[in-house]
Amino acid sequence: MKKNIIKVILFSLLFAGCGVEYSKLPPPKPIPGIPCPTPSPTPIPVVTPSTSPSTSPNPTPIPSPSPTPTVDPYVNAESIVNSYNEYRNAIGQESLVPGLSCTLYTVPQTTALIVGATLTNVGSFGFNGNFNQPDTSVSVGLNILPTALQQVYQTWFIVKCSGYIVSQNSEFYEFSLTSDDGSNMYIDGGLLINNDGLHAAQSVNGAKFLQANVHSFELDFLQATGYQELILDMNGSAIPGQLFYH
Ligand SMILES: [Ca+2]
Repeated sequence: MKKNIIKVILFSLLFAGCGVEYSKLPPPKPIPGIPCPTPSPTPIPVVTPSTSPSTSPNPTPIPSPSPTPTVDPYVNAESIVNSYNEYRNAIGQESLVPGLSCTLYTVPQTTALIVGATLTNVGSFGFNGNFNQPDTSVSVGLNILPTALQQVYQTWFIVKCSGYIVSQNSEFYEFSLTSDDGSNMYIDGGLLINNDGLHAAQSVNGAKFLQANVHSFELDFLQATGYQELILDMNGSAIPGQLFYH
C-alpha cells in the first residue's frame, strides 16, 4: 500500500503539467529534461460521401426560344385533300397523290386541233411543277416533258395532263392560258379556256367560281412546228404545283 502511494507521487511528479490527472494531488511543476508522453491522437472520423441521390430539386431547364413557325401556304389544300382522300378510301378508291398525270402522244403532221386529233400514245409521267414554258425555239424542248424526252419529241405532239386542282378558298379564280401552238383547259369536266389551233403565242382568259374543294382538271397542249410556249396563270401567277393531285 505504501509502495503504491509512492508510485503515484512519482508519476505525478514526472508527468506534471502534461494534462494527465492521476490523483487529486495539487499539480506539480514539470521537471525540465523529461519529455511528456504523447497522447494518442483522437482518430478523425472518415466522412464517406453520401451516394444517395441529391434531394435538391432538379434545376428548371431554361426553355430555348422557339423558332419562328413556318407558315405552310398550302395547309388548306393539304387539309382538303386529306378529307377528300378519306371519302375516296371509304368508297374503295385510292388516295390522290401530288402532281398531275401526263400522257405524251404523237400526232399526224396534218393535225390542226387538239380536239379530235388522232393520238398515238408514247407514254405517261407524273408532273409536279408549274406550267411556265416561255416562248422558245423548237430545239429547246418542252419543259414539262421528262428531260430525256425533251430532245426527242419537239414537233407534232400533244401532251394531256389530268388530275385535280385544289381550290384553297371559295372564290372567283381568273385563269390565263398562253400557248404556241394550241391548248385547252378543263375544270370540273367543262372546257373553261379554248386556245386550240395552230398559232403563234396567244393568251386566252377564263374565270370560274370554285368552292374550297377538289376539282377535276385537265390541260392539253399541241406543238406542231416552230416556237413553243405554255404558261398557265391563276390570279396573275403560275399555278403552284402543290395544288395539283391525281
Ligand atoms: Ca409551235
